[in-house]
Amino acid sequence: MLIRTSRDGFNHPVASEITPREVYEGRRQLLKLMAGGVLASWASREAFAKGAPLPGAKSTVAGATTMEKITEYKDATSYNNFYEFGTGKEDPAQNAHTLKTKPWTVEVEGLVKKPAKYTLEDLLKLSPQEERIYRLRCVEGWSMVIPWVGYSMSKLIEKVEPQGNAKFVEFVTLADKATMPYVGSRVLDWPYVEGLRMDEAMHPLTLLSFGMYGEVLPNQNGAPVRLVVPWKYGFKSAKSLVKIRFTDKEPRTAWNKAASHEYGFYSNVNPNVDHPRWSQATERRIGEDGLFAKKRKTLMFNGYEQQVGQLYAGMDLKKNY
Ligand SMILES: Nc1nc2c(c(=O)[nH]1)N[C@H]1C(S)=C(S)[C@@H](COP(=O)(O)O)O[C@H]1N2
Ligand SMILES: [Mo]
Repeated sequence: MLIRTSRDGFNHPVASEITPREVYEGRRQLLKLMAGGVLASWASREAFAKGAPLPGAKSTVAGATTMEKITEYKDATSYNNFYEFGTGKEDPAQNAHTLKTKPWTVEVEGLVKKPAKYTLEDLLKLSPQEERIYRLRCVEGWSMVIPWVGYSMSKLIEKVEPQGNAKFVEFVTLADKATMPYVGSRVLDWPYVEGLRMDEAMHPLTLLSFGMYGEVLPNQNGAPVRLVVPWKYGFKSAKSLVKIRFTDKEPRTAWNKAASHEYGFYSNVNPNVDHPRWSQATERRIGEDGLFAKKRKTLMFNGYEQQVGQLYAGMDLKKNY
């Protein structure tokens, strides 16, 4: 009989990879004290980052936590996908300094009773922020473990009161030729658009994120506000949101328009459904590279099956890729 030692299944981390909660929180406490009450985080971050503290961010670890080793800040902020700033993994860190995140507004429109324009400041105050450690698994086969800061998208959705016929939520991101050098290039049909079914958008794991590692989001990670949907491939987690639109039709997403046979609407992480050009069965954890680094087995729904599996009960996940 196969004995499972973790609820996540067979892919549990080995002891040396684990940052025990007490160590992790103890370190946070220490750094918090060092920073004189200002929320601070990783030691590894210090030589690299110059991020501002995130107003309203709490240092509690809430939501879905993981005992896995947190990805180094320098890796999470220097190996990115943000095609508005280039298609190379190092391009966003190099180029995204031109992004202007102040002032910033997010428009909420479509099938809602209370459409509104929110300033970033309004959004930050809408609900208490939590830190959530989520894996992010890119469709290209790499993954990271990141302490995001934000609150459930459901908080905003409840506030604007969707109409009964709203079935989907479309997320539109900034497309500004003046500050984003690749907007206008033909790699994608800009703006970068993503979408979720209403119940997916309402799921408590779906995060509206303003920060990571206790600080405001670096530009290359989608400042000043992005989506994080941990059970779906990374491209669903749209960066630098400017519009949230409620609709009765499944939105056409940027990647679905670019290659519909490769990128479907659902894009749930699924090791059993290959990308047409490569397998999705394993992944490379960023920071574990090197000749002898073992690939990890990718988990169904990126390890969040217990929380989100029932959203897809009865659905053919091969057809609805
Ligand atoms: N606006 C926008 N959002 C985006 C992308 C993009 O190119 N543009 N890339 C996506 C992809 S493919 C991934 S894997 C994640 C990467 O997030 P990270 O760089 O913060 O790890 O952002 C997603 N969000
Ligand atoms: Mo991705």
